[in-house]
Amino acid sequence: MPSSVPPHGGKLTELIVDADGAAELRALSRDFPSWDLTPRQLCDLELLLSGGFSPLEGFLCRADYEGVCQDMRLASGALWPIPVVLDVPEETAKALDRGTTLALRDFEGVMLAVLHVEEVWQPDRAAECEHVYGSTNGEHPGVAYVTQSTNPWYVGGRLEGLQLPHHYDFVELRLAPAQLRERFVALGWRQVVAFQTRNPMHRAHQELTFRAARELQANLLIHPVVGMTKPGDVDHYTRVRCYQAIATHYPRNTVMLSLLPLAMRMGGPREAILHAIIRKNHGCTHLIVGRDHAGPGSDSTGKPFYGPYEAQELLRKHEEELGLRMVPFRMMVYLAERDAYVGEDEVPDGAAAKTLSGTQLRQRLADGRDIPAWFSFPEVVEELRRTYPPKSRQGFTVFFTGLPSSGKSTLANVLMVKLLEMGGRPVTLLDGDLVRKHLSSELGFSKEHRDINIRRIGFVASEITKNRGIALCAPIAPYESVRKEVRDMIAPRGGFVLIHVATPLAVCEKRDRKGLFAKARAGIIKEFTGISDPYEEPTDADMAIDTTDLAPEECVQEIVLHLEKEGYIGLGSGV
Ligand code: PPS
Repeated sequence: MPSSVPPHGGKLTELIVDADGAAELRALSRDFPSWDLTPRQLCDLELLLSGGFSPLEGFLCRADYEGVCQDMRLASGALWPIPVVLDVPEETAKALDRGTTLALRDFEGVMLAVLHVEEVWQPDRAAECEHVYGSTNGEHPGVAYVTQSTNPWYVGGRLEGLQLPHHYDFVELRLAPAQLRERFVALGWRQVVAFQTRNPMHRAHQELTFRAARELQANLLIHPVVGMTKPGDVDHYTRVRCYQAIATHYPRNTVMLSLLPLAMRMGGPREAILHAIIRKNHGCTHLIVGRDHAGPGSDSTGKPFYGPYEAQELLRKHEEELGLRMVPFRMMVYLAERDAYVGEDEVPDGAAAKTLSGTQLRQRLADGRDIPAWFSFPEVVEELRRTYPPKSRQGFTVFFTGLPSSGKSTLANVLMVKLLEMGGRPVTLLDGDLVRKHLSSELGFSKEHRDINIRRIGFVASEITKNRGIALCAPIAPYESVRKEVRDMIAPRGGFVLIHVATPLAVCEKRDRKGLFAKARAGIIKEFTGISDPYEEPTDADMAIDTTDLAPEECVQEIVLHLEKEGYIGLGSGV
């Protein structure tokens, strides 16, 4: 064994078969039923195949699953804290039996492994949440995943792998357990302390990891999760560039960066145990566990799901058995008077300690404000600024909704000209008529078709917004629920402003720019909004504009002022 640390269970369970075995499975696979793995299952499969989840040799069967849920033990008695299961829908489950060989495929259809099915059962997923996460509250991301995103049947059995899931990014940084173990041996690293993270690292993290390594006379493995983390986290591409930058702030040859394709569950204490097992399998001797390790934070009433040091306490109970040492750390805060970081419990009475939360950092980035040097390193801040430009350089969508002839298109056109005059970002107009011609020519005006039309507009606008452009949408969009869907699609990717063009029906009908009201009244056009079809007034509009007595320029000036107030346009956004 190329490292002094034995894997969990004694041996690294690498499940990739040799070339002959793989060729044989491929030849037989024509007759195997197939399952296309979900992103979470793909992450789990990778750690199963690489031995990161040793001693597991497949997706859990029922006795293992129940033992893990209830007592954190596999049927063999080995410690295992969180179920690793393959969930499938009923129609797939019904086609499987003990003895079936199921081909597991990635999203392109490539067969990565086969599962020799041993058991298929319907779990009690609420009980699983209660046991594993100590909660059934859907605000817990782990609970939300199990209750809303897993399929109702689980399939257990032994795996044979053909190949690991393929990655095209940061290839040289993705070291499997055996590869990391070999590196440690080659470098003579006998003591390795692992640092688990799903966030960018700043000075506090550099200080605590450096301290931990120095005190233990160990080397440091920065081992960030790049599989699935908490929704809303900084994307892993940005984070990895930040880790690469921070790695230069340690003494030479004392630190290594490797990426872990884990799907986190945000399971707090139990997840800390899983992290320890995984690091042991990767040849590490120690794991740093900080405040609220792998915690999901608080629920909507402000109550934390776990105590701040609950993860440390649970791991403490099991570290002897695991043979991996925990390095507990308090939260680090900055003491200006000493120009140093200290544990939150070491702050002298009366001294002012400083810290910035992730939310505060995001806010500063969005406002284009300074990030203090005590908080982070310039190269890290630079990377974050590239990904999170200030609001005035992010993309946004202005979504006009209103009755036919209410003035949506006119306002959108004038606004487009004003924004083009300012310059700085590309502007795309998705006018109702234009979309119906180019994107939705086959659609009619039933509720179903209108909703499809609006979803398409929302999708295009969200892509434009994500890529830092400005999208101006001007459909009727008569239904509230699909407008909300569109807002939810776009808002996380930049800005979203809903404008209700609230010109009264009588005025719209009098204008009747296209003569369609007259046709609707005469029954020539059916399902006409405002006449024979509903228009649900928005309850969540950011602005309402009645164009009856206002010139388009006046209306658009109001909108521009609103966009300025919200920070979407302003200094730095134009020429
Ligand atoms: S929706 O409901 O948002 O999908 O409608 P939208 O795509 O914006 O409609 C674009 C234009 O189609 C004309 N039109 C109708 N509108 C409403 N109901 C019916 N039945 C209908 N038939 C044709 C109408 O002129 C819309 O343009 P605007 O600019 O709103 O007048």
